[in-house]
Amino acid sequence: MREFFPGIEKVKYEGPNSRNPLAFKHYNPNQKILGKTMAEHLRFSVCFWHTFKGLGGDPFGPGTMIRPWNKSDDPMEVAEMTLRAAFEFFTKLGVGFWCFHDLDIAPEADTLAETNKRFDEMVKLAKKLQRDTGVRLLWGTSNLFSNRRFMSGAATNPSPEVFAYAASQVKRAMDATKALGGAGYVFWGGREGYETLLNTDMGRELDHLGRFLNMAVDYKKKIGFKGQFYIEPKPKEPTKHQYDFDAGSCHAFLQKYGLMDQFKLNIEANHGTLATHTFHHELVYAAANGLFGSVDANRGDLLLGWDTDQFPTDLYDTTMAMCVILQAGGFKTGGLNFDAKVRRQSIDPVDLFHAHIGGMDAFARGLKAAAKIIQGKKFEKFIKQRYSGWDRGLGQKIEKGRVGFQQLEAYTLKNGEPKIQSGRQEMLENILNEYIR
Ligand code: XLS
Ligand code: CA
Ligand code: CA
Repeated sequence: MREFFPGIEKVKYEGPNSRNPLAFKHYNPNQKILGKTMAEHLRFSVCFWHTFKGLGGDPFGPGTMIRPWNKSDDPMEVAEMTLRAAFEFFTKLGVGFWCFHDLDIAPEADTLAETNKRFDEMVKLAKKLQRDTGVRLLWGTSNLFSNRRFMSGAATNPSPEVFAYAASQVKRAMDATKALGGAGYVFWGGREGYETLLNTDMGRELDHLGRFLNMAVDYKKKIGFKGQFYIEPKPKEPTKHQYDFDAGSCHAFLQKYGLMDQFKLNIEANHGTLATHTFHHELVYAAANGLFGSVDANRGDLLLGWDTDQFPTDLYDTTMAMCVILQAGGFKTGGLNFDAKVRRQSIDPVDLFHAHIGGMDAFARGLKAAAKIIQGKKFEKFIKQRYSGWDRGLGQKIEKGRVGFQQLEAYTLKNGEPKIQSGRQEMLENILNEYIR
């Protein structure tokens, strides 16, 4: 069998004192934390698109990376080599999951029928490679944004024919996800948004997106696909304004179109910051509203206003994320998918290993710190105390709906100026720093 990463052995855990750049210093898959192994908590996944199809192209120049799995003029041979290279990578890295778009694994042909034939062939190979390696599919999805037919959106396109094409593509991708035993299916609204309202009927487009997702739910039931559906919020890019702006707007959308019990959210760190939130904010919002599902683990750059999809290295981010994830009961169907790409100058295949090892170690450190934070209960106690007025007397009456404005006016006139307490932000930040080492 041809090797695509010769000279790279299976990545091992060597502990914090190791100086080997191709070893884990913190991610020890079998180490137990709060009753589960690190592998069970973190459910790492590698994304197919950036890691195997991305070549470092940007608007100023083409790709910089020359990959051995691209060396053929036959697109199906390239597809097969790429899939084999990917499974070699997953195995050497030691991740349990992968994610893909339909068109990542099989090149689009001139007709839908021919595209489907190519796709079925590659799904068959993926199934074999999954069986051989034990690597599982975290989620599947469909690319409804690259082809020119989708320039004005897929489900929100002004043309019903494009809507139909998108539906046909999603149907196939759902069939494939089911065949591969996928734990979930992601809807990211690639170009579901607008460039200008001068040519856009926003209300109608939103209704069409609601209809599209309801059709997907119907089809899911029809084929008996048991995986979890997710919406992945993103505020902008590629369109100026994307409808699935952030967790809050997805929440409102799901409620309006009767989809709350069918969907959870796939929260991506860099999309949170593009929406001028933090990754932490988006996770807390999702968890507070029963929508926490899965995570696209990456980071943006504070100095750049676009989706840089860098590998996560910030320990504050990973620690706060793991606190929310643990408090939400951990991943059920979801996991930490590295929707991240190496920088344009990181041209060697080994850079893919460095990038993922760094991201996995960053989340392992986040997990260890989060477990200590939760066990220490310092923040939990502080927050409980801060809101304790709601557990008795006046607060309890308000929460239970036993008083209205008139009673509250009478209470205030009688009791005068409320007592206020310090938020102790600096003290709490100092405590947090003690956990992040
Ligand atoms: C793009 C999105 C995309 C989705 C899957 O910004 O992150 O990669 O995760 O379609
Ligand atoms: Ca993503
Ligand atoms: Ca992104």
